Amino acid sequence: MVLKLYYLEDGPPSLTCRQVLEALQVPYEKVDVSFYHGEHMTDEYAKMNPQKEIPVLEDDGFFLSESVAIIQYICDKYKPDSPLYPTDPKARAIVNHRLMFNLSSYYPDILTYCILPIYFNYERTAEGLKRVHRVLDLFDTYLDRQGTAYAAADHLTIADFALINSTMALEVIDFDFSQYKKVTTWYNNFKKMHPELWSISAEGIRLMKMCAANPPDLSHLNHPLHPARKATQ
Ligand SMILES: N[C@@H](CCC(=O)N[C@@H](CS)C(=O)NCC(=O)O)C(=O)O
Repeated sequence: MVLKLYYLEDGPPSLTCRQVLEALQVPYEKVDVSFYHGEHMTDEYAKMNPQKEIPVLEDDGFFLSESVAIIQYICDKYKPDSPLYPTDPKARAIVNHRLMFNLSSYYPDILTYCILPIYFNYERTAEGLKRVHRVLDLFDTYLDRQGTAYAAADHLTIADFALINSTMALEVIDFDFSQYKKVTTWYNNFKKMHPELWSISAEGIRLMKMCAANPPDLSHLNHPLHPARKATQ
């Protein structure tokens, strides 16, 4: 049975999973989950993922959520020798570190400042801005110390995808991060060197920019966590 990826068309964790599947040329079927229609909030969806989050991978009756677990599983099971997820313990540890850094700090701080206020009733605050600068500075430091063109090695790894799809959220709101020279060079290098893979993120940017220009009214979702903002038009 072919792998199935339940994905959100402009969700950074979903874009990361798609890029890994494409980069490894692992065949899969895409199942579009509509956030707008709350398709991920149903009891049926919760059977696949009790966290009610997108993405979810289905592999012949095995369901896995959390994008980091998904991309690690895809590499381990389908392309265990791929340099995208090195097997040497130190090389792998650096990839894992960057993935964890993204999951615990970089993505949440960028998400809170850039993306959530597009969809829900949140303000962009000075404290949120401080946090974004902090994680950008940290990522810049890691790139500087690593001294490589990619986030965790001198070649592409799965960590790049996760970090690219966080960084692209800055582009959605035209956030100028050019002062972070290493991050800027790394980001532009990814676009230049991997245009096919980048096009997956670029489509996510396009969709999010459309929402930013015309913020959606998601009050019908009665979201358990996020306060809804009524559309202004
Ligand atoms: N840590 C999870 C995060 C997944 C996540 O939060 N996805 C968002 C869409 S980008 C979602 O499904 N949110 C559900 C909601 O806010 O209702 C991962 O990396 O897969």
